[in-house]
Amino acid sequence: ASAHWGYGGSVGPEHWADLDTRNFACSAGRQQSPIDIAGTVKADIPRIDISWLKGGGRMVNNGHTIQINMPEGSTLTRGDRVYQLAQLHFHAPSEHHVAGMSFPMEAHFVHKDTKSDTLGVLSALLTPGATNISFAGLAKVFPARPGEEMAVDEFDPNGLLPASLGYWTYEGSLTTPPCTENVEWMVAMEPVEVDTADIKRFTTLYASNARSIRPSNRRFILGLS
Ligand code: B30
Ligand code: ZN
Repeated sequence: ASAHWGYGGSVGPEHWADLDTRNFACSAGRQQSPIDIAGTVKADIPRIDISWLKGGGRMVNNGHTIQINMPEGSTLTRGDRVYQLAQLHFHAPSEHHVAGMSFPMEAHFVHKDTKSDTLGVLSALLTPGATNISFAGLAKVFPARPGEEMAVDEFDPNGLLPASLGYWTYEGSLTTPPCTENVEWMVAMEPVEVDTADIKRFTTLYASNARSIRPSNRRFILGLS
């Protein structure tokens, strides 16, 4: 793991590349994430097909977010690509912006391509509204101290998906060191409502763990609703 990076002060995002030579992409990369999703192009891209199992996760406070490590067996299929769900985690405020606007939180569902080193990260933008049962179940027991973890056997990741799976997609990077440019981003167009009190439970632990937006450098952002 990259040495003690963070979101502020001498280990904040503007210093990530200096902390470890393996983080060079954080400053030199031309396909970095997150970005502002604007100037999108409608395209005939494949639909996302999700098959996620409920239960069997472990929720961990890893010092930069709350992450739920998922058991094997959950997949996301898109065209001829099959990805395995490895973990999901949260950022506040959102990392991606949509037409210049940020959201209070963003969930990242991190998948590994079964045939390459590529990751497929599905992002859900979280917005204040009705209680989301899946999120509330986690928020109630968020591990408060870095290093703390617990089983979350009743957790259903499907509950954190929007009703429709229209999405934008572009080629980007990890939003944390080492900022590797091997991520196929899929950002769900429809935000997911969660209870304000549950957002507060997250921001009490991590008020600001979002990297600021990066230049899109003429990358195409394709969308399918
Ligand atoms: S993200 O979705 O772009 N925010 C990783 C996966 C997805 C994103 C960022 C990073 C990732 O797999 N990082 C390497 C693993 N980490 C360990 C960890 O999961 O928590 C190493 C590390 O940071 O240096 Cu701490
Ligand atoms: Zn993330």
